[in-house]
Amino acid sequence: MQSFTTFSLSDDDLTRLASLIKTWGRELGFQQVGITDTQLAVHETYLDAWLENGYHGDMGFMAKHGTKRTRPEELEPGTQRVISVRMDYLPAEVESTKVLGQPSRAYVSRYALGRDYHKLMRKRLAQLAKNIEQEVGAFGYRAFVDSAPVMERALAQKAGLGWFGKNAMLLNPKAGSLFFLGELYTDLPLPVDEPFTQEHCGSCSACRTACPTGAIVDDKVVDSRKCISYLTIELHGAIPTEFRRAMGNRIYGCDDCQLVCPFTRFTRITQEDDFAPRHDLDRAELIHLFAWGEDEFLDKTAGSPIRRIGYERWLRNLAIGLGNAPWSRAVEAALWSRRAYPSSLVREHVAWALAEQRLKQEARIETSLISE
Ligand code: B12
Ligand code: SF4
Ligand code: SF4
Repeated sequence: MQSFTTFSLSDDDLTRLASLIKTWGRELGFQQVGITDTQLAVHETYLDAWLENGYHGDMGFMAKHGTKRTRPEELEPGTQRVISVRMDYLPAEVESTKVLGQPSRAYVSRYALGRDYHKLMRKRLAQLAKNIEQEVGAFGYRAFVDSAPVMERALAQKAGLGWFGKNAMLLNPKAGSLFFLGELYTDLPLPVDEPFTQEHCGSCSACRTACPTGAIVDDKVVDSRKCISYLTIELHGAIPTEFRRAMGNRIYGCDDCQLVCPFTRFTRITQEDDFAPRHDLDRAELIHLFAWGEDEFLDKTAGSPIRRIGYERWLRNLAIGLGNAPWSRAVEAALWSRRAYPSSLVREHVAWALAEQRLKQEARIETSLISE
């Protein structure tokens, strides 16, 4: 961050500015805006322990930046405050639990049904910065959404946006957790908000019980190596066989630990048209998506977060979903059509899925023989 600010702002000016920032933030489509300082010492110890346990798996980027992630002023010299924002993403009329219960359909995490949120939120944060600039003149800032070494949830908790659930999500008592986070690092010495200190989980542990792969290894601690979100989005190689059945029809991300959360009933429908499902991704049949060619995949996922995983991993994930689907000739035929696919990663997952289908077919035949 290039520091420009030569402050002649009084405490009253800064208080007024903080209040304007919150108004502008809401006008720009953020549901909440809070301000905090850069002190993350306790979260540095949590992050270090998480990394030492290897819970980041192959996500080298989580370990790469040293203390820059937990010390905002090292990442962006001059940073004094962080403006933390959140944006709801659940589109209207999307059924989630029902689709999870229909094993011939694909379940795509509800945050990824429409256009990518990174660009949209960064643009809005840039506009927020422009508004501030018009008010106080040039100042130092940098906008982040998910992409940089930033402790987004910890900053949001400190800025008063919510608490860490046992599923490690940042939760708000009036809005659940189906929202994105973003930040503006700034050199403006704005007054800070009260952190969110109340924890509302109480004796509930529904998320831990519901996690299909046991990835929530302790309260507020997720072992990514077991998390379906990591396995389907971040992991480049083969998905360990021990998790494949548990993945069910989840082909991109996972929402289970949020869907079971009692606070999810307070979710507010997004105001952003960009997050509306495209190509029926909220309910598509696995077979239909598996039939997409590479060009079709690239075309249909343009501007979507799904594109990031590329076509090979898309087929890998879908193959697992098809392996977990009830036996049918159509599923077998779909898998069969990809059994000689050039990528060995895809071939291996297809072979696994065909073997799963065969087991189910045999079980079916046995049952029908017994009942005859
Ligand atoms: C790496 C990452 C992942 C990894 C690892 C997840 C994880 N829990 O860390 C994987 C790929 C698995 C993942 C999955 C998902 N992610 Co993600 N992810 C991130 C990323 C890039 C970094 C998170 C991080 O710092 N992890 C390190 C660990 C140590 O931090 P943590 O899990 O948040 O744990 C904190 C708590 O444990 C807390 N804590 C508080 N009190 C206490 C007390 C004790 C005793 C302990 C031990 C800890 C503790 O301290 C830790 C550090 O602050 C952030 C974006 C960002 N730059 O921050 C998005 C982010 C966290 N992800 C997000 C989302 C939406 C998801 C998914 C829901 C996507 C999906 N549907 O598939 C899942 C949810 C999985 C889950 N239950 O956490 C959102 C979360 C929004 C929210 N409301 O919380 C973020 C903020 C992105 C964004 N900009 O919106 N993600
Ligand atoms: S996202 Fe899914 S796999 Fe990951 S912790 Fe939550 S429920 Fe478990
Ligand atoms: S499911 Fe229960 S324990 Fe988990 S985050 Fe929600 S309230 Fe907390």
